Amino acid sequence: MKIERIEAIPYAIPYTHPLKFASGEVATADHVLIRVYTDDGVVGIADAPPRPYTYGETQASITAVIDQVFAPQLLGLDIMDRERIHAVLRRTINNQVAKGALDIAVWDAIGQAVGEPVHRLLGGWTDRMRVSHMLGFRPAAELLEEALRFGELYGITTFKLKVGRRPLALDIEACRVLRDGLGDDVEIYLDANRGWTANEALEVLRRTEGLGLTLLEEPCDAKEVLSRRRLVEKSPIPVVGDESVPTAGDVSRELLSGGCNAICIKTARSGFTEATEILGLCTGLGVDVTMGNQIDAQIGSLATVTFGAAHEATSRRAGELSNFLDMSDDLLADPLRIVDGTIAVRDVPGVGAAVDEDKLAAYRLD
Ligand code: MUC
Ligand code: MG
Repeated sequence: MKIERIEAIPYAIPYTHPLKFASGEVATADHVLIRVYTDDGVVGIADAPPRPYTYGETQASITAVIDQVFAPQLLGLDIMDRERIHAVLRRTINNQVAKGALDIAVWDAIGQAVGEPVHRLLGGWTDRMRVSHMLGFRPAAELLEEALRFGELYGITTFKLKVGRRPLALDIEACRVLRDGLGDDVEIYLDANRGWTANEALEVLRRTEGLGLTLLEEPCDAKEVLSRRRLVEKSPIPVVGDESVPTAGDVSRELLSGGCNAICIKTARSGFTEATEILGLCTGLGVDVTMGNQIDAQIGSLATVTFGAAHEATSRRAGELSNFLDMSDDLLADPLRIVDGTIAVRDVPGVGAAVDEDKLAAYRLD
């Protein structure tokens, strides 16, 4: 089962409702579809969503690093030799999204080759994940309307509110309006994408006391080491590391230095293999995890469900799985469905991300 060919196909699908947050705005899913072909006809699939304003990877850089750096070294390796595949990927630092997609595509190929669903190969804990929906920058009344609508339509009862890099009063008002309108049974947590200073984050925590917020994600730049440590010590709710912890090494550093006390795992930037290492670190140290979303399309969201449902610790909280609802279309042949606030894994060999070839032909850019 040798790797015979690797394809990196850039494509673009517009959003119907762009998502705006402290680091940028996503109006088009300008992603890269990755396909790993083996010499016995298996094709592993994954999606790479570049987030240039966060990690510096772009659609062009992901395509280039796969075509020019990784593929030439991976061709001829057996898909079962994951440690050798990872030795190749590890030699080049950064480029986490390109590496994550290659890793997921290899796992997908392995699952198909051995005839097992990947969620079972990874751990097989459960068959679905609860969905958390991300609310971007919009007037508070519109956010409430969106949350109520998503609750009604999909049964979603967990919402992550994007905050930061705008007047604090706007963020605080949005928290209040959501809590008043959604009632006490709905979970609300915040993600500032480094949009505050640590002291501003403390002020927001003070002014939202009593609103029952559950998590505070990436409030400020992790490089504000001392202030952030102080924030983590004083915060009544877990401070979640997200873009500060794309690798297992980053997770170790941030947890050990007190920069956060919970970790957001994103399969888009860690693949399944490094996500497994990260999860092991977190469970070993007794630290909560969340399954995050890199503004994924459906193929990426299915990968997140596959990993998240496979493990007990990642299934405890709702995973961020619903951004694809704001896209005008998608490549996944059999669309994801959110039923009773959950998305199910696929009980087919591999991850189960078959691509609609007509749609790929329509949206591909190369
Ligand atoms: C998040 O949790 O920060 C925004 C950019 C990105 O890479 O992920 C999203 C959501
Ligand atoms: Mg985040």
